Amino acid sequence: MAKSMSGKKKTAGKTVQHDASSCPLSDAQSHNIRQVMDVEGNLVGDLPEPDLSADQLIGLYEMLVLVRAIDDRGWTLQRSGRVEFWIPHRGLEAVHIGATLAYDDKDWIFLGYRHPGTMLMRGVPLRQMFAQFFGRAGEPLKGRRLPTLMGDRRANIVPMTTQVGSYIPHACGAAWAAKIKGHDTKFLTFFGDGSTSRGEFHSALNFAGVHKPPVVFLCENNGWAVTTPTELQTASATFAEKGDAYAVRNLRVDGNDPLAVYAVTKEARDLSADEGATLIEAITYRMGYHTTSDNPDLYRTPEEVAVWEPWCPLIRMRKYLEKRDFWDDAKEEALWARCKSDIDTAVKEAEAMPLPEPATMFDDTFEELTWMLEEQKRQLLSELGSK
Ligand SMILES: Cc1ncc(C[n+]2csc(CCOP(=O)(O)OP(=O)(O)O)c2C)c(N)n1
Repeated sequence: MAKSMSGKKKTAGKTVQHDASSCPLSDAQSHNIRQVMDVEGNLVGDLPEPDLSADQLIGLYEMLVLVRAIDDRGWTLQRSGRVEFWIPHRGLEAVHIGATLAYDDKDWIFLGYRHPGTMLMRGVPLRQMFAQFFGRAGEPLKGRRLPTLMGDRRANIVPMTTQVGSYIPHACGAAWAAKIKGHDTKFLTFFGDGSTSRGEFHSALNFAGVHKPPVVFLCENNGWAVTTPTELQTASATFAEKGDAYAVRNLRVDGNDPLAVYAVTKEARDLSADEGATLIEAITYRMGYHTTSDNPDLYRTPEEVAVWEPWCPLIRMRKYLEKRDFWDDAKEEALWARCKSDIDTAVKEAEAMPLPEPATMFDDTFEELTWMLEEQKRQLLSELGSK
């Protein structure tokens, strides 16, 4: 771990993202960051206001709040020993919720680990999500994966492989296959700034530049990859411009502006059928810990985090709705109460579900177990039986 807390670095005339003294979103235009609204929820006139109904706008805000409430609960459940691990998504809600809204349910999404809203927006019940957090047998991944590493093929959502970035070529390849088969299906994949240092990111972008599969690569630049700040992740001025090397359309968007994320992702999705891939760099900030195994006090200051507080996507979206007379304090209070109560019910039901039988860990990889695995399974069963 190495980093300068205060160092301001200029590359090609632009301030590099990680800058403890100011939020790049406050100077979005000079950083080529696309926005619909400013910090106060006023239209800035860069991107047009998306054509969403009042119900859709309110639904989008309700999802932001529900996902924040899930993060609050997940954290508490882990700290009280009921969930084994938690990967927070506080402050990052607008990226995946705005982008998911831009895609049709028939499209495929290759998920990262900070994106619960995508599951909910595809109709996955809260109870099923909490069953995944609790590692219960009845959820689609059979309780085998770390909490928040979710997926559900019935909802066209592919769970991530735990090796960051390794699934970017999978999304690219699936999109290419759909194109070859003449399917009208589009693809989206989320990954972080740290994942762009993996070879898979570059292989996928190179392939996409040549073959033009209908895929959007959404890089969530949240300022950090565990302890590595963006200025140690890349010497490029932006992550988006890496697309230029591969002739992949690319742009930067305010990742804390859900309407802007929706607008640029929708355009990229619609263009992808004829023009192929887009690399979107969504500028945001990880407000929480990397995971519950992390301690960010060791590598970043509270002042750095505080700079981002007013840019919270929930605060901005609420201000925007209030300006349009779609929202007020009473609705806000009722929404939080509803979210907490729905989560209470989901937690209660999911926690009561059975855990997987230990021997099921041997299922689903090999049609016939190798002799070594057979031996391990026998040993496990005999040790369990002898207790
Ligand atoms: C190939 C690989 N190397 C290292 C790790 C350990 N690791 C887990 S998350 C993470 C940081 C990833 O950063 P980024 O892609 O920016 O996503 P973020 O966690 O910030 O959302 C690392 C290094 C891993 N899971 N996979």
